[in-house]
Amino acid sequence: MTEEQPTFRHPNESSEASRALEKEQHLPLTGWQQEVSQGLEFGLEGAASIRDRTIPTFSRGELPHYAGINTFLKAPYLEDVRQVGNYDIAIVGVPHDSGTTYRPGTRFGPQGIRRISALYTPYNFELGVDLREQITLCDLGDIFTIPGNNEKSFDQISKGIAHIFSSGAFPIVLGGDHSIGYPTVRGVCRHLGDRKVGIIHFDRHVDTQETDLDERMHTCPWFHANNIKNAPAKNLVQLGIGGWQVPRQGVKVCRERQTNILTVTDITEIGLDSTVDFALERALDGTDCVYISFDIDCIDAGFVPGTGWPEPGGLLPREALYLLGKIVQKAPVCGLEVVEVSPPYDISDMTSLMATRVICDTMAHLVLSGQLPRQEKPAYIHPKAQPEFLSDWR
Ligand SMILES: [Mn+2]
Repeated sequence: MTEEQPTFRHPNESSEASRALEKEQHLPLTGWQQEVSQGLEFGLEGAASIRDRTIPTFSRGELPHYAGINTFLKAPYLEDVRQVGNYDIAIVGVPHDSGTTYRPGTRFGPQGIRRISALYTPYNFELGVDLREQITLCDLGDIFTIPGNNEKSFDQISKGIAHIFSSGAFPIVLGGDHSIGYPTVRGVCRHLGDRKVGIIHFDRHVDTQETDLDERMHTCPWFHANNIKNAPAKNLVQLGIGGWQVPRQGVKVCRERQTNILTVTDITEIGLDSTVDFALERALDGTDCVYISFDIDCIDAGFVPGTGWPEPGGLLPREALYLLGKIVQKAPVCGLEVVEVSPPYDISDMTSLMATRVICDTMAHLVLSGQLPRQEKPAYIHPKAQPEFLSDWR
């Protein structure tokens, strides 16, 4: 009697893993092939002893991951920002930490995030997305912020974000401390006309007080953003708030303005899907789009040591990523910022890596939901919106 050979069977034929294996074969390889042929042209064919003839002499493109010039995901560096409208997504750094009230260092956030982003491929297994094949991405470098002067920096940031937003490219901002949330939203609002934006804010902290230490610091962005008529406080959704670092001045403002707060316990009790429903219902009540402000410290301090005000008891990374993914899938998202990454306090780049993950997941869900690539500018961008070099900003 011969024993039957065991054959591999997936435990569940309809599992995410088996769907992921299926999806991969339908993704094109065109972008990768173009990258290889350009690499061979610009970087010269590899030495004769190299058997893999896709390898150039000078590293060009994705490989090896530790080599090359660090833009975000090795996207092309767009030196001429007037061309930003030619891309689906524009990455921009805001290396500003003059708004911090405890540990600084987020001025190094954009470079920290870019450096570890080189670890990532443009492909995600379970989502079945290959960013290189499906969208165009550029890295604009950084906005010129003025150290020691929040207000001048805010003007620079608003002008830069307004420029990107008006072009139709989707803005992704690498912070920077959270004080930049006010000027980024102000930049978006400049081109909304009479349309409105809801803010979905992931954080342990409310960030709603008028001033802190006598200035508009990183504890203050939403007080000022919500004073803009396009960004009402009733559409501010605050997920993950809690702990021993929430200032009472800010809580008073949340109560008076009736912002929409869920604590980590609330989220655990109602569940992630109900949290998504809550966030969308409140952020989209009477608005036309959603801006996502992701403070990395919304995640438990154990996972993100490299931040200004670490607070234990936050969201688990997979909870935060689940919420973010579902929100991006279901809402018209007009921009994303990831703030409070402070590489000098980081360990093994893990906080920067979390930020990279937030950004890459957002890009993937924008693709999966059909929001990117755009066929035309979304209706919430005012039809007369002009890039900044064609208009005068004050
Ligand atoms: Mn925070």
